[in-house]
Amino acid sequence: MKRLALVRDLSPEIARCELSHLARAPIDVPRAGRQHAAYLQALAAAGCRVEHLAPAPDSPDGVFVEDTAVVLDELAVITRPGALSRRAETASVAEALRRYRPLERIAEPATLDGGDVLVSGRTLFVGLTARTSTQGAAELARITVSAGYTVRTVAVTGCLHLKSAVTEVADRTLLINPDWVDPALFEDYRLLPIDPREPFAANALRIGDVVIFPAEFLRTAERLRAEGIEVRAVEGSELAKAEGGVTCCSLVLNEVRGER
Ligand code: CIR
Repeated sequence: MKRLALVRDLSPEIARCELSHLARAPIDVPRAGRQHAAYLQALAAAGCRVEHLAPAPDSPDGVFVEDTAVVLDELAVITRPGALSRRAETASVAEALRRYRPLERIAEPATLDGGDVLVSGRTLFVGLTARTSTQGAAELARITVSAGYTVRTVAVTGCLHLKSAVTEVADRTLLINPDWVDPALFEDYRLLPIDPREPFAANALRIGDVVIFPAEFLRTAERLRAEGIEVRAVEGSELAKAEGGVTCCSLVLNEVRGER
């Protein structure tokens, strides 16, 4: 299947990023840029056509494009990010996505970050967090119900987004940190717990049969490989200081409709 990955280059202002659960640590911006470039190569190697969004140098967190939209095969939902500093990021994403999908929008006053939405078939798990409100989940349900989707809200504690705590790594298989989200909510799935010494390891980016995964989490990577999952390691230490992981830096969509 052909896939498109929308990405955005790093802002030189990344040091002013939003932080919720980590203390501010100096980010080596050139190194972050090299790691980001290697991530883009991993996306291409996994079969994605990589398209760059308009640069947003004044948006410190603009590289984390995942939060600005939820892209389904039938439509794309432009979010209303929970952090005020991030709201300006959505305009350029909408501009790019309108060529590929009909657009809908999360309406004020609801908030929703794409990092809180785990798409699994026709189920949209939505994390309720400081960024995503119950109204945001209700908005997403309203917008997607006619396309056949069901929203299930999930309580999240101790981390930024739902997908910091749980991501899909194979069909009906979730990588999960059970300290941050209740495994009982995913009773229909095969659950692979992260290694408890690697709490940030639940954020993995599945592209078809390949999982792009942070190089530092060796133990959890071993667990994935033991399950027969193909892991492609990428260095993400610098953007991790900005609370960004591998899902955050792209919006991956199936090329189902062609150019509009
Ligand atoms: C933020 O706090 O919004 C950024 N510093 C990190 C966003 C990471 N995005 C994601 O997990 N989807």
